[in-house]
Order: sequence, then structure tokens, then C-alpha cells
Amino acid sequence: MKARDILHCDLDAFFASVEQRDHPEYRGKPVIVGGSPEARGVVATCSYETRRFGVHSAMPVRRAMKLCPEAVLLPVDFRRYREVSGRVRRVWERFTPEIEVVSIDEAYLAVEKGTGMVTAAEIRAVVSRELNLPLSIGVSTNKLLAKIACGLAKPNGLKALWPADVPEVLWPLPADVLPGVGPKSAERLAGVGVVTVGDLVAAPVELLRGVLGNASVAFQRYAQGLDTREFTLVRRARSVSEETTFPQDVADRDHILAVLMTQAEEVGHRLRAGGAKARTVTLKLRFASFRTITRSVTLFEATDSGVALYRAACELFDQHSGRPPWRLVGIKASGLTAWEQLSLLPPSGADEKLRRVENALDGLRARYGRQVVFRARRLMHRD
Ligand code: TTP
Ligand code: MG
Repeated sequence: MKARDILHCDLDAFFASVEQRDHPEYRGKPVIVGGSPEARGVVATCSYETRRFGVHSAMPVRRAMKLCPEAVLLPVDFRRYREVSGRVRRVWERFTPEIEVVSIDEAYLAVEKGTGMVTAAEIRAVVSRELNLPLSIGVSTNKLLAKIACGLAKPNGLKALWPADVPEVLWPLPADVLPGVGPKSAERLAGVGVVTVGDLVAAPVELLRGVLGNASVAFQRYAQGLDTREFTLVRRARSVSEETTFPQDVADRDHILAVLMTQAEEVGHRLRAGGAKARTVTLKLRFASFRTITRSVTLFEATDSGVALYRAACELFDQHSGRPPWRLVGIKASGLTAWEQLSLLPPSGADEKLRRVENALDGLRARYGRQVVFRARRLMHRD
């Protein structure tokens, strides 16, 4: 398994945030989403304004309304939240094909080592800008530390928790920050003098066995920040794509090619970030008449190179460009293969050189964000 940075992404007060976004009059107010008190409903979630009053998920709504009488109580609109959840996932898929979806508002993403924080900041910016929702992200080298970091980042924050920070940051925290240590276990641990994560590391395993049973060894490993759980791709993106609808129809071939180059580089970057290569390149074109065509080509060898994707798209464009002007252009890379299945053919000298250039670009981008890298062609046509 290639070394990766792991992101744990979790939307803040998800159902309540969607309601606050769609109904500006609820913003900044305590909001509870849940069943009706008459039907003995429970709280699905509540906005952070409500949490100050001690209200939390799974609490009876009747009790919650006593704790926070001014709260706005809203019914659960699952269809809406599912739809929003799908949009959020599509944002995640723009950044990496390696996604482990955990729940309606939560996922682990694996990205190239060293790029975790920059990618996380970009994801948060996109979710804020395009979906107007607060998202917290924790970054580390394994799922456990990423999830804990996300909890520390909440609400609406970004935090890294690297293995080297474990003694200083993780050990002073209460033991129940570890996933799986619920309030009941925490109470019983406190009974034997184990209050913090650090106490858990230091405690003799026989002492813990009385409280946590057979899981004691696993929890002690967690307490040291160790986590060897596999990254399970519940849902691996089947394609990576980019498309652009122009504010005004474009009749200039060079302009189209410049946009395709930008898109191809973006798609190539995302493939490399996710450790995947694509076998098929699809060009999408929409004409002024709204007629839309897609044309594909299967490559001789799978690629993650922006230039190779661009070349294929360019050829497709020249074969199928039809009559200008164009309204939309897009590129899709599909037929994704993972690292293990890559070609065994040795790369040719030219490929090797290109690979070095693209690695350098990825490095720049990892350090300075996606805006830093422009090729001359893109600069010519930048809006
Ligand atoms: P969570 O991510 O656990 O909670 P949250 O997003 O509301 O708040 P935060 O992550 O900031 O702590 O759950 C996601 C959604 O799932 C939540 O908005 C509502 C729903 N949910 C329930 O319906 N019942 C529950 O008991 C929990 C925990 C969540
Ligand atoms: Mg959440």
C-alpha cells in the first residue's frame, strides 16, 4: 500500500446546517431537527447554537425543548439531505478517487502523501463556496488520527494530528476521544484511575482487561495513535471529469484547446493524487444549438498524465468538433486502474521526462495550492 495522507471529512450539524442554509431566517439560531414531541420523537441533530444548552442527537425532543425552549423545531427531510449528501460526495470525488464513505455526511479520503492539508483546505473552500455548508476535516496518516483530528477541528475547522504529535496533543485528552470508548466505558475506566488517553497508554493491560475486555490491546494501540485498518473503498469513483460551460459561446478553436488543457491537467492531477490511471478519455461537446455529443478513445496504455489526456482529447476534438460555436467542453477519464494493475512495460525516455515535469508540478501544487501552476497556453486564455 502506497503511503497516503488520510482526510476525515464530516459536515457540521449536517441536517440542521442544510435547514439553516435553505432558510436564512434560522441562521445563527438554535435549530433542532427531529421528530415531534407528541409522537415522542428524538433529536436527529441540532445546530451548534443549540448544543450549548446540552441538547444532543438521540435525546427526546420533549426534553430538548425544555433545555432550549427558543429552539426552532423542524421535521426530518431525508430526501433533501440525501440529495445534498450526493452533491458533497461529488465534490470529494473531484479530489481523489479513493473515498471510503462512512455515513450520510462523513467519509475518509486518501490523497498523495504530503498533500493532505492543502487538499483539505481546498475541499473546505469548495464546499463552502459551492454548497454553502460548514465542513470539518481532520488530516493524518491513518484513519484513527484523522477522525480524532476532525473531532478537534469541529465546528467548521481544519486540523492535522500527525503521529509525532500524539504524546503532546492526544495523551492529555479524555479517553473517550478514542472512537469506541463511549461514556459508559469512560466512566468505568475512570473508576480504575484511567481518565486521559495517556493514562490508557500507561495502564497495565490486565487492569484494562477488567473494563474493556478483549479490546484492551486494540485500545492501547489506538491510544498510541496506531491504526492499521485498511482503507476500504466502499465507493471508488469510476471516472474523473471536468467540464466548462462558457458564459458566451466560443468559436475559437485555440480557446477550446486551452480550456481542454486546463481540464486535462486538473484531471491528471486528481488521478495522480488518487493513485489511479485511466484507460479511456471522453470528450464532451455542446454546440450553440444545445446538441451535445460525447466521443471516447481507449488509450493503448493507461495514463495519469495531463499532457497525455490532453493529446487524446485534442485528437477527439479535431475529429468531432463539428460546426462552431461551442457552448460547453468537458473531458472525462474513465476505465480507472489502481497502482497494482499498472502496465509492466518500461516507460520510454520521453514518458520519463514528462513524468518528472508532472511530479514537479504536483510538488508545487502541494505546497502552494492548485492556482500556482499555469502553462503558457492557459495564461494566454485566462479570463
Ligand atoms: P453526525 O455527523 O454524527 O452529526 P452532525 O453532522 O449533526 O453534527 P457534527 O458532525 O457536527 O457533530 O451525523 C450526521 C447526521 O446524521 C446528522 O445531521 C443527523 C443524522 N443523525 C441522526 O439522525 N441520528 C443520530 O443519532 C445521529 C448521531 C445522527
Ligand atoms: Mg456531521
